[in-house]
Amino acid sequence: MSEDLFEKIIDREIPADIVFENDELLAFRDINPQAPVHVLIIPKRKIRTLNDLDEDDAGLVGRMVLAAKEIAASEGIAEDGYRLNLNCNERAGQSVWHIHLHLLGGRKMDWPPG
Ligand code: DGP
Repeated sequence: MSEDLFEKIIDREIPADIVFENDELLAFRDINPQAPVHVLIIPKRKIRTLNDLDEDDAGLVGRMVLAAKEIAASEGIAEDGYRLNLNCNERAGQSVWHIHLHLLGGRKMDWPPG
């Protein structure tokens, strides 16, 4: 039995609208989109929070960003612009304990964020 919600998506125990997958990563549309394009890019290996990353994960995190770049292009938002967001722990809004990179685009983004 999968431990967290995103592991259940990786294991196909719950459905998701998957837009990208390889051996290391999975990307799927957020169930509660905050923009016309809102995709979550996750590692298949469980890492609870950004605080659990170490030097050996540098390549993984880089490939998450590169996957987001490719998805932004395929979603047609690369030229207009998009935002990548990583939330760490409750105060920053993290609610699922498996790191995930938010890709948001398709509308104007406010800065600074609320
Ligand atoms: P965060 O708040 O940064 O931990 O983001 C978690 C995101 O996960 C949030 O935007 C909503 C999304 N989410 C939660 N449950 C599900 C689900 O079952 N399916 C999908 N596709 N997204 C989910």
